[in-house]
Amino acid sequence: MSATPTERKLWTEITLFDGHQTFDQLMAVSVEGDRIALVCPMPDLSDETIQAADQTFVGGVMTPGLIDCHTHLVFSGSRADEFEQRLEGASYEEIARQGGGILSTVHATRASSEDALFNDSLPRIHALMADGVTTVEIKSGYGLNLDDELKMLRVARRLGSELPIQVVTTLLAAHALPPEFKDNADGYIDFICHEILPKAVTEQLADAVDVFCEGIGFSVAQSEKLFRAAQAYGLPIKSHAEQLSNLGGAKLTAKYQGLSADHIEWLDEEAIKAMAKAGTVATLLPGAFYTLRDTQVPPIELLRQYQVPMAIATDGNPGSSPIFQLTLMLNMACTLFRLTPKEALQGVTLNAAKALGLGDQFGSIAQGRQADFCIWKINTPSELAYAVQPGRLKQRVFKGEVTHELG
Ligand code: DI6
Ligand code: FE
Repeated sequence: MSATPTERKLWTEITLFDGHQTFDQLMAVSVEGDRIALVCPMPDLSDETIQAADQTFVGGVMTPGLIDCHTHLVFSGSRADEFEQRLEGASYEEIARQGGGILSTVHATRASSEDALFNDSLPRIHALMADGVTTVEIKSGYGLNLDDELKMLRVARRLGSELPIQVVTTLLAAHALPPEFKDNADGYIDFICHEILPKAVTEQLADAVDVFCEGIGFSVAQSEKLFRAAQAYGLPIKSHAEQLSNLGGAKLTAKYQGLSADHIEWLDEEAIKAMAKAGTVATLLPGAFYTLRDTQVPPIELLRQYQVPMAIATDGNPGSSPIFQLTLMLNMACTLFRLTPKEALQGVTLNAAKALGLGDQFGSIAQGRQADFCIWKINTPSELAYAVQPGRLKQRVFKGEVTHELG
């Protein structure tokens, strides 16, 4: 059997944002198979490397493949009716308390077969891929019982195995209280800890565990119980925290060395200190802030001061952020939260990888890393955050393969 020789591809004269910074000179990046073999300034590029390349591409802005580190893209149904109710003045919380909101998506998702759920989710993950996303986190949380939570996670895994994208899964059974456990949140948390979580672990369906720690979600004590159970199984934890109120979910997340605390509009300084110490990433979700017409801006200046890494994600979901375009989040993070374009870009690359516990493997362009990156038809990386303009992705490269080519 003859082994196929490893394919060599070369990108030259590129403006490179490598996940940390933008280089001030034109760069070259070579790829062998699925790995980055070389990153160097153009003048250092050897004739040998040029001649060894099977394919050469010239010009453009290169960024790491984008990472959407917080999505709920596996679901069925639509919540366009609630959108209209909110336009007429109903609040997100009111709708949730009346049995709509998350629970309405739970009904639709439970009613879907695994194949139907997969097909319903395809256009959303395709939209993210066409926007340069090469790694996406997908949460469960619209099943809220054993079978349907596992069904959601299997669909997420299947998306990752059938499409050229890396999928990281998160068990979010603690998303809302299912009707079967009405007025019994403690009982439901026990059910998650003793039934859903162990099964998800056995079937290797969850890479992390998340909780909606909120007045309309679960308390700090309930979240803590879940975190302890997750850690007993060796799974990292994260949270939806401090979105609508300051319950203390982020501080708790830091106490358990959580990967990230997400939303965090109401985060306080004490929690920020705890996050800095624990290495917990602050994941900002400007799409939910925008959709819910929130006015409480996350404490960006304090996060900077304590050097808490900031990630940015779509939170793509049918209720509070029906948005499946990560580059739009770059613009919103700058416009709504006053991040710099560089911070925003770090937020969807290096810091998003950290929020998934993958900071040492993904989110940056360096020798030896998996060759996941994008070439954009723009002049400077900051233009990605500046203009809201689809159609600029010239190439999307996943594991060294060009999976998307403009024109
Ligand atoms: N993530 C969530 O889990 C809820 N808010 C958020 O930012 C929204 C989910 C939903 O309304 O379906
Ligand atoms: Fe969310």
